[in-house]
Amino acid sequence: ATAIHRQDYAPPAYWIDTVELTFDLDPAKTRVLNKMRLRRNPQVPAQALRLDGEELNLARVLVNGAGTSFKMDGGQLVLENLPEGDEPFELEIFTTCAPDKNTQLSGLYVSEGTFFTQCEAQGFRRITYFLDRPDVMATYSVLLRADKAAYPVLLSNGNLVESGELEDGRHFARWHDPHRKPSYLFALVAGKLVAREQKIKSRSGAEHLLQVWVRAGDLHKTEHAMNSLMASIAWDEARFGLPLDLERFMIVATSDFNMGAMENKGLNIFNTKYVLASPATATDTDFAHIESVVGHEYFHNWTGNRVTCRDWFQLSLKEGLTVFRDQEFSMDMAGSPSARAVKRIEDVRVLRTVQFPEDAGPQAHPVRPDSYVEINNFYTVTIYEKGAEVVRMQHNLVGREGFARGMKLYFERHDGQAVTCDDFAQAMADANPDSELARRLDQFKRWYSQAGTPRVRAEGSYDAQSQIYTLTLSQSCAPTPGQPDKQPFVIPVALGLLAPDGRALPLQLEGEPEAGATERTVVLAEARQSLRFVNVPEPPVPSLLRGFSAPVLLECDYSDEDLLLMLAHDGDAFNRWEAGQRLMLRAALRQLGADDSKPAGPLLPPALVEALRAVLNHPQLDPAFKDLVLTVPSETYIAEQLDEVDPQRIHALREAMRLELATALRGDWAAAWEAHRDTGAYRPDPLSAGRRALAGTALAMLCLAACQEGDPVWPGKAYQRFKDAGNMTDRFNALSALVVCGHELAQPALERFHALFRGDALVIDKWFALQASAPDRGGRALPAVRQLMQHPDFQLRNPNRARSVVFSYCNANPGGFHRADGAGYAFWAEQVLALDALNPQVAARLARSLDRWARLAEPYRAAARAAIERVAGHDGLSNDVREVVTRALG
Ligand code: B3K
Ligand code: ZN
Repeated sequence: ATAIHRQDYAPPAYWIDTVELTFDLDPAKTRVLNKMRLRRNPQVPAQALRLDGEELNLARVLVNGAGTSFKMDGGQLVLENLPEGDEPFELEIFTTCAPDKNTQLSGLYVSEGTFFTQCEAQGFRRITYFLDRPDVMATYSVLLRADKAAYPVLLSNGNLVESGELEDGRHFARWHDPHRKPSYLFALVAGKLVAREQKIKSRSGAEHLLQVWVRAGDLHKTEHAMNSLMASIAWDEARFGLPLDLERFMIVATSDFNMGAMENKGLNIFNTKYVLASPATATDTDFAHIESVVGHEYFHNWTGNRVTCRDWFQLSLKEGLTVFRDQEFSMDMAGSPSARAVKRIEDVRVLRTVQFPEDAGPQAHPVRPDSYVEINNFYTVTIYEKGAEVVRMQHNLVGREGFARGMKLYFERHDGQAVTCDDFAQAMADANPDSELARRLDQFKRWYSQAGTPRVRAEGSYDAQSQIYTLTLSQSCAPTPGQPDKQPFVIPVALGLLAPDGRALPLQLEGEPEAGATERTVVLAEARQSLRFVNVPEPPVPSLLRGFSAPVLLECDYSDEDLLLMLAHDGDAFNRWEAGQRLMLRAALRQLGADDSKPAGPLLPPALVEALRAVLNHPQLDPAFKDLVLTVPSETYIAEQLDEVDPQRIHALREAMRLELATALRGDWAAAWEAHRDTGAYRPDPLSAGRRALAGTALAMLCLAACQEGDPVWPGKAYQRFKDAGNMTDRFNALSALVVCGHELAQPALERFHALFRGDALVIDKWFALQASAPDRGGRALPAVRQLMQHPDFQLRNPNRARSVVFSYCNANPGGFHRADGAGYAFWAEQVLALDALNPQVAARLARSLDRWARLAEPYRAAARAAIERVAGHDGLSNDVREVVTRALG
């Protein structure tokens, strides 16, 4: 396995114009005839044709209908004696493959008796020999043949051209996709499925057929996905003028899938988790995820499919942009400013708890990486979530209208092409020549090339005499693997100034004729810059990086009073939340810095508790927002602030803080529970979901306080709620309140839950996940996880199930996983190896659980290192896992 470098990009030596694929589908041996029209790329010196292939059995190769010589070279099929000249020629390749042996779930595989494909990034080469790279775009015709009784539904990309009967109980369907596409967007599905259908008319009057295909018993769970699809189509047309370009658009759900979903042209394939929902079986979070993933895959139809990536180093071109689009879609759907802020806070929380650690650890890489060994390892939070922030900063620098202009220009220039991240930023800048983005484009593009999270320091000083407030901003960025020195970034900082009474002050920079709005965005582009605000009547509190205007770590020496003021009054909801988080984090770090691990007094200062009480009881604030404010920063986020991490100490501390919040606000939690517990007939809208979330937290807090004191009342109420809840959100919140506080009613509730939902795989995943992430009591988490893996419903082969048990324990149960005896890490090593034998992509994800091992305190550090070395020393490791552990030890 050798590394591939971005700098080595060369255009393909051949183009493929058309592809005709014929499949004779059989689980044990599927026959594939691939008939292509190719021509030499005149821009490239004449050379052999090298086609990618993996785990294929080659039967025959014909050039222009005649047999030809060929050789094999490291999996590639090499053809040297091709017709001379620029004339197109025809190449026919017959291969077979074994879908039922395909446990990797890449290429063509079988899930519950149905055929599915997954081709991104390099699965197409597991179906046939091909130029399996995104810059080779062809027009596809696909003929599917299969037994009719076993596989009544035959689907592929584009439009159905004809279908009919064959001999021996077989039938066929012929599909044609009018749009040229790279091979990674190819898809087929064949099996027993049923569809929810919807006809829609677009603005231009064109008619489209929408279908959501699922297994027969699941049809009643497809309404939300269909609604989400219709909303996505309307949104892309309204906000960006981008219409649906196909007569038919299909979504198909499978329960065996390596990730969330896949944007194959006209035939999206989804993990069932992001399609199926009913109020009885799915939580509010599930409903929200379905809306955003359906949106995400649909939006790829333009940002990804119509304009695709030149090479895989440009992955963020489509992923960062499409995440940005799905985030905006969810915000626009949420409606109210406060619901938008809640969504923003949730997105930033993911960025800071998952991407920031990635960017600070051994796997740090730029949004546009320079090299990789296994591309599937680069579907990361950096490519996706940080990539979305890089697009968001461009949006903020050119404004909403300017961004729409930039998108328009991008499609005018590049529709139908395979392009680069540079091409996108260039279109944005060219469409907005007077913007700060255009002025500083080259420097801005460092966001694509430099890894690491920049640190911004802010220092303010106020001069009462001259009424001038000087704000000095400076930036730096720590070295990352292969990048010891960083150049300054272009950092948009949205800011406001608060007067001591919380009022927003009008902003006037020195040299400006008059005071302007109370919020503005300044651009930090130097290593250090000062801003002088004039006519500032009193010493202000700076509210910086509003709405999290750039993906940076902001340091500012706020006093507790400053933060309390922001928590009570900041007009920016994000910073209001952030002030509360900073106060709680400060309390945590203060204790962690103390020598004594037993605190003398309370962990949370009384003023903070009172401020949180005020938020909880606030008559106007949105319940969802309250719930976020009252959530203690996660263990990972706390750990990220430290140079040496003792996970057990952080875990115990955070639990103690939660208990303090539970007891100190007991009466307020009870009132919040009463006020929010009933939300009427179930609707997954943000307002009622927020009410359920706050009620759920209140119940969990009340159970926590009660369990501590041996008071049976609240656990009894939780059990009652668990039994008669009208929807999954309320039911699951009640169940998890019991499990988390460790009450004896948890066991009968879990049993009852399993009995109620046996046979519903997605709900049983929740049941497993809740137990695998349950707080460790006396080292019992690991044996409990091993026990769960003995359960008849457990199987490692199904990615959702593996994630619900193994990943939940290794990634979402720090107190149970980081054991002083190292047994958690040994379990991890064992599972990485077991998974690697089945499914390298999923194994490589799990392999990332110990990324941050080097910062662990002893004895954890040595034990973690030993576990990683054990994996690294294993013979026959996949490229996927080898790359991850090699970097980790690097
Ligand atoms: N593009 C796919 C991800 C493919 C992952 C391949 N290992 C889903 C998405 O981002 O929409
Ligand atoms: Zn995507």
